[in-house]
Amino acid sequence: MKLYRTGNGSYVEHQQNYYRIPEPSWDALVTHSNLYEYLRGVAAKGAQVADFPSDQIKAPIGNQEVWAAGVTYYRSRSARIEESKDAGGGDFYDRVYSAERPELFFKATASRVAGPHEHVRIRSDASWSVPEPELTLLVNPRGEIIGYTIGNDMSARDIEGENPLYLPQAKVYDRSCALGPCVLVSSEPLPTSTPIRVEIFRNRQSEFAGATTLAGLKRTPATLVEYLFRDNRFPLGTFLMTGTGIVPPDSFTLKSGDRIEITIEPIGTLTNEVA
Ligand code: DO4
Ligand code: MG
Repeated sequence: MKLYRTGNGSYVEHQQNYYRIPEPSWDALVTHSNLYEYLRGVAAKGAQVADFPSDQIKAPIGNQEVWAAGVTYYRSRSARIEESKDAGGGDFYDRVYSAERPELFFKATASRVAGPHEHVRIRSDASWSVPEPELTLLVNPRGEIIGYTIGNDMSARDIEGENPLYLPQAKVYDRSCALGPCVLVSSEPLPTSTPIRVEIFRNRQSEFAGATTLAGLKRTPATLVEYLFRDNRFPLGTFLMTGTGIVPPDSFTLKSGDRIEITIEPIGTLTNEVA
């Protein structure tokens, strides 16, 4: 089942039919004692709607925080070692890739998040910016993974590479994160064969395309959530981006006007243009 937040309330899509959800608050949905069963009930009892407002889809976030995991794919480890070698930071990335404790960092508040077809931003003081396409978990206050969405962890590689201590500046700024288009609410984990694809268009021409699968993820989503919830409470639930396995070549940097399309088939496609 797919859960959408729109300018006209929340909707669930079940077997290609759309149903309006009576619960008005997104935070109440995320904190529901059994969201999957609740949505099944809405679909079973509710009347399907013919006028799903597909042009008003918003980022599927209320007052949740967005956190992120890093260096969870070998490709990410190699790219960070390369970008930080002049600063002597390379060793850190190798060590965190192999360590038991994952890298977890704070990524965004809801006000910094772009929804589908909204602009994401590159920093004005960065010269090397990339999107990071990431499977993103929606986790309820009890630490249960209740759904999956698509995330873009926009990153300034030159700032991150200059000094690992600049990570918060490379990662957290206005519209540095995109989420959407919906939350796939599922009681089952996604298969490891699930592909993640990205394509970046410049002047309508494909500038970069890449793909990976969840099989490359070094740590399980459950392990990442377990570490995030250690000595941390999330009364409204939280999003957790699981890290990128796709890094464009070092010669590539995003430019204003680029269109980024990230697809994870069972969820959909998240499209954003760079402001
Ligand atoms: O350590 C830097 C950030 C890593 C990251 O965002 C990723 O691997 O996706
Ligand atoms: Mg990332």
